[in-house]
Amino acid sequence: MSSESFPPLSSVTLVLSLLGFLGAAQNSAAVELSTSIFGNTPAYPTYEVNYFTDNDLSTDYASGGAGAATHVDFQFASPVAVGYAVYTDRTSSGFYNGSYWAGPYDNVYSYKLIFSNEPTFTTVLWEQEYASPGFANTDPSALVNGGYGVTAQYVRWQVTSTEGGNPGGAEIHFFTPELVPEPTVGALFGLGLCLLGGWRGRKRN
Ligand SMILES: [Ca+2]
Repeated sequence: MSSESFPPLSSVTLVLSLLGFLGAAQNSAAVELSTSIFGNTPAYPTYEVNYFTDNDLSTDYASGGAGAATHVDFQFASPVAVGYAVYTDRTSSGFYNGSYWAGPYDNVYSYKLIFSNEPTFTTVLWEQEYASPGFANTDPSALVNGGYGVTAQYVRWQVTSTEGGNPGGAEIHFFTPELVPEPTVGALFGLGLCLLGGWRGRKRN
């Protein structure tokens, strides 16, 4: 009996494998994650850290002179997959907070996102440095782990280079991944079965 009499096994496993594979590659809708701030470099007066997440692009958090040592620590209610962050540079530097002066002062050139399951950040799960092009603008999305995300409860926003002593930002927000991590184990197993079936079929011929 030739292998042509048994096409369903390899055909079905091939289809299922491809469906699983393609399904895993699909984008899913990202959702903004709720965060709270539990630590930060002391702020310049009237530029307190709550302005970093108040959903108002005209209001800034600004460091009180810490320069590239400036950081803000965020926590989620529990460990969660973080796929990307959206950061907006300070927009009111050089004039009063809320002015949207949009000057280049205290511009952040680069920053890191540091992920941990410890509020002390003693053990780092993932960290990555991002360039912050332009000034007084919203940067392109800062992808975490290439957009596939990292699961953590705490994330530190750490300035690494800046134009001035009082860097900070107008807004920062975190989102779930848009990409599903990997092909499922089932899909890979099915793909393996399919390849094995095809190989055995060819051998019988
Ligand atoms: Ca703001």
